[in-house]
Amino acid sequence: PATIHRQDYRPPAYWVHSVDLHFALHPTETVVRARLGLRRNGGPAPLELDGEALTLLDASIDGVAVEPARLQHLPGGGLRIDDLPAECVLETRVRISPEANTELSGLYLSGGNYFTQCEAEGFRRITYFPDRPDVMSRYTVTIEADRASCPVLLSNGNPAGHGELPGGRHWAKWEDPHPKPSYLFALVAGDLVAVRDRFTTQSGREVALAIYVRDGDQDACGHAMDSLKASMRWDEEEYGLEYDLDVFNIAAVSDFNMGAMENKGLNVFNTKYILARPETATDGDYEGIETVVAHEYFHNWTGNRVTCRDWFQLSLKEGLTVFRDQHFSEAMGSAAVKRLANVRRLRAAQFPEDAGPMAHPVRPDSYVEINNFYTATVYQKGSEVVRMMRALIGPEAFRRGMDLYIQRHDNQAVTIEDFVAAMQDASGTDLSRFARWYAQAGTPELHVTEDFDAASGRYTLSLAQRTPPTPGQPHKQPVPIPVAMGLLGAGGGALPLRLRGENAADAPAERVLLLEEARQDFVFEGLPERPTPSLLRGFSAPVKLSGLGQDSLGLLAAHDSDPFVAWESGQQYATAAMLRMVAQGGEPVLGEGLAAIAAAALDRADSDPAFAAEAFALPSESFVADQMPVADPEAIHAVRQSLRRQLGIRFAPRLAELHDRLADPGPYRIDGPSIGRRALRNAALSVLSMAPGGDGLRRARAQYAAGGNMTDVLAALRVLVDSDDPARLDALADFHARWRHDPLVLDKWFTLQATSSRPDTLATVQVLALHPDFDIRNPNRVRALVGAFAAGNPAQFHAASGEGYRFLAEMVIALDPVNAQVAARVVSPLTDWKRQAEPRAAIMRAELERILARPGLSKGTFEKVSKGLA
Ligand code: BAL
Ligand code: ZN
Repeated sequence: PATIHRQDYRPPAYWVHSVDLHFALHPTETVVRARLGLRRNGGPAPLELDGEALTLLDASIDGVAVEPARLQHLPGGGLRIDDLPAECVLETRVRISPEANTELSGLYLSGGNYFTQCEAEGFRRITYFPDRPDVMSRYTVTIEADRASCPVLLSNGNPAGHGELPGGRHWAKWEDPHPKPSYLFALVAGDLVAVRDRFTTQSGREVALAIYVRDGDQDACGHAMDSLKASMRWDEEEYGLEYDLDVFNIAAVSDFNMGAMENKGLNVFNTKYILARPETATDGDYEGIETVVAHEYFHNWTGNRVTCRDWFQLSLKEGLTVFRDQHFSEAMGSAAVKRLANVRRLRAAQFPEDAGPMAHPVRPDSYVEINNFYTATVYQKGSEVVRMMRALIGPEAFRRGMDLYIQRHDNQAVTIEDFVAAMQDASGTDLSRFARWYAQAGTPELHVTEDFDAASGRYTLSLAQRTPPTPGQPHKQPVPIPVAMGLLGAGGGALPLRLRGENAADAPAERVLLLEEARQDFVFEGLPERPTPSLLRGFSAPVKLSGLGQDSLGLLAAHDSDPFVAWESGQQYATAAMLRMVAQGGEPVLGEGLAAIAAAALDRADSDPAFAAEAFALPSESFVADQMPVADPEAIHAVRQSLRRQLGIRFAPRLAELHDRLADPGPYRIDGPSIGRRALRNAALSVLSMAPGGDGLRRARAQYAAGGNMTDVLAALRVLVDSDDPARLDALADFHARWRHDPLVLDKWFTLQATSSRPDTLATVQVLALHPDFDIRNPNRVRALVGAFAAGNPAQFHAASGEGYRFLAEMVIALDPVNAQVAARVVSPLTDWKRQAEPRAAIMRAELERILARPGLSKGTFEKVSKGLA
């Protein structure tokens, strides 16, 4: 397959100023008529239209039928037409089969209802079109379908009429006044019911809101609707950005490749990010809904009104919109704890990606399959880059930059350079070096060394940066790294920060150092004692910090005023201790330092339970593995389990007391304090249950039996499923019987078993793949079993037998012809062989080779596997 390069961008030969679509819906024989208003962009050139899995019925130009010989069919399914006038209307009619579309890209059926997914390149599976984001058009859409099976007919924009047709059919028309790229087109049709609400914008526009779900799910939409209204208000207050149509529709679908999609005026959502009831959704699910609803809504301006010139610019909309949704979520709840969770996720997904075979810059230079670049790097690191930019120029200048960006580029398809230019012009800050963050792959490593001269009170903080080589980028330049910091005295109090040459009176307690060179010294004066540096407060830059000793980390964990540094220092302390135990072998010992960090975390149980839960948790097995040049998954697992057991023994009375005391006092609530309480209570239960002879398992059985909200039920079942307790099989059977009708809850049943720490998990997973409720065509189910096992259970996936690798390869081989996007996503853990010892690495390579040898492999899986083998 061909590699596409950013440098090869050329403007389109034709614009499509208007698109008039007519759909006659049918499960296997939908007919799509497209009338495209074409205008040549420059000199004479052939018109090239993308197309995939389309059957062309006929075509005309300005009403005159085109001879079939004039239509040149291109490899891959596109069409080429020569000698078109500078301006004309091209009409095509094609036939497509939604029922046969298991890729879930283009128009497909889910549960008998019609849905579309067009980003990135699904529109070409609906009609012939220049399917690229810089072609922006005004759309009119008419949908015609059987009234009984499809009472609801939706598309983008505002409703523009509906009526009856003979033979029990009916039609509806939609007009979208805003020009948009084809990837934002959407159609939803079927037997759905609406949950309705209203929103009045700051300038007085009345917007009708609706969430379309299957009958019976109406009671599960409240949190999504509340989140939508809160996001609409927040975008007005924070950015002055107002909604711009008369309706805002969301439709929820259970078969969906992504989390959700921001189609103009008609968002399509994975049900996972809409439906929530206390008895079916966890606190994490509720938080996910708030975030994703906000994210898609915020795209209305950052993505839809101002869109991407080409797919290399994906982070222009995704990094910026993730930044906006994170900022929103921080404002809605406990900012510090949200930040910790987001950093944890970034490090779990993006840092390994940046260190692996698929490492790419936030703005990639090339791709084979664009779907492979909807990555943690483009999204999460992209968001961190925007966050740093805001920190550098300040919030007021950032807001002016956003205003300028939108004023300059409304209704345009632009580049990351355009965004940076707006920020630079609005702030007067030179951001040319900063732009390296978009161009360079790899996670910068920040190393600190210190020197203190007690006689003069002078303290020199030396910061050095290095970004390791990544595929295609052997040499790296320094990037500007904002280091928010403070200095602590031995008692944990803040020391004054007076840089050499500054006035003593102005010394602040916190400041931001900017490291721009490979190495810089920052000299502080007037210090009464040797300080301990608190660095990267709030995770001010997405880098890896090293150089602080265990004593410093222990002090920071216990005393730093910045929650991120306090948490991070405890995690780093624990990571270093665990790495030492893995290297040494033998029985791991819970040292006093580690115990003190755990005790300090529990001391915050009352003041900030959510933070306490985060700080009490040991670093994940994957995080520890990521710090090793060659990982040892079994040893890491053994060390972590042993430490958890020892924590359970040592803190048993305290954990039991917390488990008793933090029970929900009344009905389920989803506010921050309640979520924090449940998180700590369930963390306590989990560790307590590790202690042999304790009553943790009894508590878990009781908590499961008590029922109530899904957060507590699932936490209890998690404990049982990890244990040898005979009750676990009954509990799993009970859970299945109770929830088999609810796909989202059943996903949890699969994931719990796939991520169990029990040694027989691989065998269980192999059996579950044959379970009647496992469906390879449903992406949520595949992610719940296969994805969760391969990415979320390192000790079992990397079983020495190689059976875990074989299982994943078999699943990828079966999945690729069904849904290539999902196949290319779940294959990733197999490409991590360079950090495994032999013979594991050899088995992983052999499995990758086996996948690569499959005839007809999709280009997405081909790209991941071939880059993974390189
Ligand atoms: N644009 C794809 C889904 C999302 O990032 O919102
Ligand atoms: Zn997005």
